[in-house]
Amino acid sequence: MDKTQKAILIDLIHPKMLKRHAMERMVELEELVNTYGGIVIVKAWQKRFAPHPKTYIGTGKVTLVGEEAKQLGAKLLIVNAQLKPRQVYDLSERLRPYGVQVWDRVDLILKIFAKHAKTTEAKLEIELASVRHMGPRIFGMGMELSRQGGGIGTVGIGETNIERMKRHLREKERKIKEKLEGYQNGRDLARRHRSRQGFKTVSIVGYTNAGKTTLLNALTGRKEYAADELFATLDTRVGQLFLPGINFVRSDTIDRPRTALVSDTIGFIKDLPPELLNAFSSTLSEAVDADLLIHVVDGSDPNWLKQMKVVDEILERLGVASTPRIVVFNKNDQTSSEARVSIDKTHEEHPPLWISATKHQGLDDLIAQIENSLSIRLFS
Ligand SMILES: Nc1nc2c(ncn2[C@@H]2O[C@H](COP(=O)(O)OP(=O)(O)OP(=O)(O)O)[C@@H](O)[C@H]2O)c(=O)[nH]1
Ligand SMILES: [Mg+2]
Repeated sequence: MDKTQKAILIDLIHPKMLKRHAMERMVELEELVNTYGGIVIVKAWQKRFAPHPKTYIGTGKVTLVGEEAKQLGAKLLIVNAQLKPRQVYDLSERLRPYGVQVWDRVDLILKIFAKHAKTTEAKLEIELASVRHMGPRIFGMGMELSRQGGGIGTVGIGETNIERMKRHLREKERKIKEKLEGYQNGRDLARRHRSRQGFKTVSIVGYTNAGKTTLLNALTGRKEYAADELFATLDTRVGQLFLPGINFVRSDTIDRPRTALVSDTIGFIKDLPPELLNAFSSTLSEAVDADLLIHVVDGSDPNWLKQMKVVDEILERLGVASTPRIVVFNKNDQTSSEARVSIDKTHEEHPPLWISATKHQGLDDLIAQIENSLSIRLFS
């Protein structure tokens, strides 16, 4: 049986957006779709268009999409935006006659997460994000049902069902949160234990696919799964890094190895919806409580600056904007010298650190900077 599904992608872009940026948006959406797997893109549309309040892509366009989908045998429309619940409802209703389902960007990201999650904790976090994502949609649907039913006296029925669904979702959310709190408490305990032992913690953060897991593996000798796909990592992994040149352990723990604990976590991406970030708070707490952050940037990606800004923004949302941070440009080995020069130029005061996590280049300098940063913090 053919397990692939045919899909049409659609992306509305600002009329003034540069063509190059528009193309990059589409490439990223395609990467997300490919990461999910099992989907063949039969058409990728990009339109310079202001979003329609009701259907997002404009009512005329919906019919066009429906007919095109029928012709191409597509059963799925993926919209590159976070749609309002009302828009999802309207768009889905209008495309139903064509047998076409609608996913927005959050649906797609959640589905990738669900497919990649391995630990119970990550699975619970995704479930929580899904419940939070679905809630307003069901509520929007209820508004619609009660409005439709208004004239013929069925308001009560629609509302009762919606109320029941909302209660069910609230209850589900409460239960998931309760379970997650258990994990959170376990993490807090482990962290307090480590800090009593004098361990310092370093957390690797960065845009998805920047090379965070590869760097964790290179620094700590771990063998975590790293792959050329978005969101390969959804859990926090911790490894040990020996720091030969540092003496930050307290006097009563002087015989302990000079070791920092390095953790790697879920990658960031632009337009990451807040409910997703909140749901991942348990996993992200390692980063939140770290003594030092290593922000890994893919220097070979022409979008490095935008990706850096996204990461900075998310770190701010997590409340760790003031944690000491080392920025490293990774994938040195596949960055053109022109690109490197232009990145260096934007950092004239502090020339950036270049590494290759796969080829183990520049790691000694990085380790020296880590030592530096951790000892300065200790003795200042
Ligand atoms: N050429 C080159 N490729 C690299 C380097 N570091 C990582 N990669 C590749 O980049 C891809 C992504 O690496 P990961 O370590 O999985 O990236 P990540 O940041 O952990 O990604 P997610 O967990 O998916 O967010 C993999 O195919 C790696 O082999 C590097 O220094 N040079
Ligand atoms: Mg990873």
